[in-house]
Amino acid sequence: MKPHDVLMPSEGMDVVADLIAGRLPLHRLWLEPDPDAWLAQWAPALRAVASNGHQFPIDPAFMRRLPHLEIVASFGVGYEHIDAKWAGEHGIVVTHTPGVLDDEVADIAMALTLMAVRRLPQAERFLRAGEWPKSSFPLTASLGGRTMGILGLGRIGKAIALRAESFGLDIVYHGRHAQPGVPYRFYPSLAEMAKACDILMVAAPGGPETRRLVDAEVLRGLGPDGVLINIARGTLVDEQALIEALRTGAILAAGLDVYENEPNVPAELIALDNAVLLPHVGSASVKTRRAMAQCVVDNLVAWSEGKPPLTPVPETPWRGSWGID
Ligand code: 8YV
Repeated sequence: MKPHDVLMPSEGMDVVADLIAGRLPLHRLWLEPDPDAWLAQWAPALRAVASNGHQFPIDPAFMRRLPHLEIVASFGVGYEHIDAKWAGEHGIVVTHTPGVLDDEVADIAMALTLMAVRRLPQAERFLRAGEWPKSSFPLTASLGGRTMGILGLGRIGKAIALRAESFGLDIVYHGRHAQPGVPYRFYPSLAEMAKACDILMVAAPGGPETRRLVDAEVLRGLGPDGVLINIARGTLVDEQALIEALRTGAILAAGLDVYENEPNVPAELIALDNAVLLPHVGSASVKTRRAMAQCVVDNLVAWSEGKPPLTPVPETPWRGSWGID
């Protein structure tokens, strides 16, 4: 084991492993015949981990097995599968891939909005089923002139707001605090914002702090003409409450790219005609996934050269030295 060897605990997109392996020695733990025995032997010598996806939790129990761990470079902007607070307290830097996926995800957010409001997947299914010669597709709700409430006005939320403005929507937002210089109305209460908007766009980070923020009360507030769009994390929405709201007409429709227990989507949701369901494809273009993978590599290469990480998460600010001899 050399000082700049990198451990990738779980399989994900090939491009991430391939790009890292082009620059640094990479160990793919899932390919080891006995991963646990491999870790027992090598973990004490390892200083870097590359997290390729959200399935493998990088929790204190795992990080404790690597006493010289210095960096966890994660693929993706969301990093709720990593205990970044614990990492920060133990001098470990966590990096993620912000910025490079904002436009791609915002495009999908608007696509889902149009699909859900104008019932485009249903209209396409209608044509393919040979229904058109028999009757016209039923008229739908409209998008223009409505209000979009954005839960989480971060980089992706702002990219969505820009697009939504050009579709003629009014924008309001809810988050932990009002942001200076932002031209949109801030709602300190999510439940109040839900009552005031027609389209509730979920764009906040996952993790325990935001778990099930969108509950039955918020959905009731959104009302029978309301539409829920989620491109963030399934954990932000009470999925059972959403299924119930869609089933009873408490809200009009939903457009989802993310689910509580991916890749498993509840059969009740799949059965609902007023739910538009995508398989977590927000950032899934060749160009954007490659840019995200490159960001992981750039952070690891900076680490290997003793330079500051490029995109550390706020919980693990750079402390000025890696301590590598
Ligand atoms: C990816 C994402 O699907 O960046 C994120 O947080 O959810 C997506 O862009 C994910 O990172 C792939 O594992």
